[in-house]
Amino acid sequence: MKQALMALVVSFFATTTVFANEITVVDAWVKPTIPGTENGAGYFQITNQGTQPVTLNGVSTEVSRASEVHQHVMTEDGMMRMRRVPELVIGSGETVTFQPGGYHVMFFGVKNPFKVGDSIEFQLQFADADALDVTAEVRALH
Ligand SMILES: [Cu+2]
Repeated sequence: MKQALMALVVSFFATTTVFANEITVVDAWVKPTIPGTENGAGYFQITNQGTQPVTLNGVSTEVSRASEVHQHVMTEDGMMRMRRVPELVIGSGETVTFQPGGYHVMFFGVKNPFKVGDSIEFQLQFADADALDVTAEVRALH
């Protein structure tokens, strides 16, 4: 009996997919939008505490017309350019920091300007885990 129960427990864990609570986001913040522009950028630290890699493959939000994961890359002519990152794999135990000059969430067509102190909500989507709601605070640049 005890063995049957044990087998049940083992098979339960073996078939369980990654839970959203194994992915944590801390220190989420957004830059205030520059007057006259309609694009914004968001940053955070994301950690995968699960045992399997997860793939971040999208962002959705109500605060802008569109949103994407971006990365800054150095081009051959030495210019910093932004590039869309369709899939970002975060390994088991790995933390990825989204920060100015690196990975960021790009907001295109911000509906209402991001003002210091506002809360901006968006959702991170994964190929292999539940979506994760994030609330980011608009912070002044230092
Ligand atoms: Cu960008």
